[in-house]
Amino acid sequence: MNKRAEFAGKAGLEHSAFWMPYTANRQFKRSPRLLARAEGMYYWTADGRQVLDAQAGLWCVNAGHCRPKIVAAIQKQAAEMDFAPTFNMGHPIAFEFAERLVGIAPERFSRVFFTNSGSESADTALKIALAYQRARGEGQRIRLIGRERGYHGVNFGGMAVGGIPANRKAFGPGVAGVDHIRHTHDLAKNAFSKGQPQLGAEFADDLERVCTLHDPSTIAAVIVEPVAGSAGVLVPPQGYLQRLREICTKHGILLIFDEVITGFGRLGQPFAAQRFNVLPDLFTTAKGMTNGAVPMGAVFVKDSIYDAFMDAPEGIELFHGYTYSGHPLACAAGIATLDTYADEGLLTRGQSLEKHFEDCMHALKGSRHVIDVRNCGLMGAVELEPRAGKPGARAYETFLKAFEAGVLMRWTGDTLAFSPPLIVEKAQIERIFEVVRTALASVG
Ligand code: PXG
Repeated sequence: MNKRAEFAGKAGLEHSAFWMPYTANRQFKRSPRLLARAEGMYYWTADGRQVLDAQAGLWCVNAGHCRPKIVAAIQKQAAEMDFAPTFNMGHPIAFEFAERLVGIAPERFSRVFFTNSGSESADTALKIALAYQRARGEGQRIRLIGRERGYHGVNFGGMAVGGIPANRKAFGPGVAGVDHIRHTHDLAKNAFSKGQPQLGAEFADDLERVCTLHDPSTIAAVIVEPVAGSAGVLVPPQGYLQRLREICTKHGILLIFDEVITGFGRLGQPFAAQRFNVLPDLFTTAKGMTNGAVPMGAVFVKDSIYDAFMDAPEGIELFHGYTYSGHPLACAAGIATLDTYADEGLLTRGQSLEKHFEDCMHALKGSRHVIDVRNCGLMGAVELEPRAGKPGARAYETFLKAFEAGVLMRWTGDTLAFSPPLIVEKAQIERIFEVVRTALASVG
């Protein structure tokens, strides 16, 4: 065990200076779970236990941990040029990475704007949408529409269009001019659907309601996750995304897909837009873009949107950007990530595993507490009946039992979520759900 792991393992963390994100700090610090090392499909805890990673870090380590090409690229770049600005200056690696990215994007998505996270990608996409509408003479389009149960990160724009109540309630009124369409979750009709549920395309018509209420000429953009991740893997009903696209096109509203989770192979195609054969106007990414190794995100835009900005008189076309947009270290990690994805066919590998993943997950139907199983690509969720008066407790205890048995997964509310690295083997998929089955049997 290395020194740092030893320290962290021994020291009491109850008074630690680290204010942990999205964590019950007091509870965690009383009995911490510390990860110290990672390789491939596995983590090792600070006390040396091997843990199978069924959540790809946080939905980001799509090629598995500490892949040699990515490690080497980061080391080399750190020694060669640590940082260089991208405001009025450039460095070749950022241009190279942008080219590589558009090479795997759907046709006509020919430009990318670099950010450092999914949250920044969401806010960047919303700002581009507003500025684009203005640039084309539609400056009255100031409204942004999200969806209930949506998650677009934690910054003000993404929070405003997001639809998970706990993420919003403490933080004031947010951004003006935001509204939401209804979510697509319908347990009564669609529980235990395999892949896309059959019923519910008409949930998209809720956008017409919002258009009638505000008048469509005031709406700049609609943002949705093609498959909602954080809210517990909500797969779009068949025909839903197509209908959303049609309504947006009809009213001149931009459609933004938030592909922070669905991007980079999670659904068996590079992007969900390709999997579902529905093209948005912009889409946001992060996470798998650098395999989680260096923080980075990007907004992909259609050429017509970029072109609208370039039609303006010479000068800065978009007053937006981050110090670290196109950071050399992140670009190096990203290029090596795309190389690794290409070498091993990972962006489409999910296709060959999806059925097995689905079968193993759905075999949990009938297990204690299980009220729904949902899946799409290599992303899935198992929803549990909440314990009376204690929402979330059952999923949390299941998570703890599984972790003790050597499997790491996410839980949110009473839903368990799974998104293994795309290098996962069939036997590892079987192990994940066997551990879950055993854990469920022992949870009251
Ligand atoms: N959009 C989507 C769709 C996301 O899933 C973000 C934006 C924000 O990304 P950043 O990089 O700013 O965190 C996300 C992030 C979980 C979980 O298990 C999900 C996310 C992050 C952490 C945990 O539900 N998604």
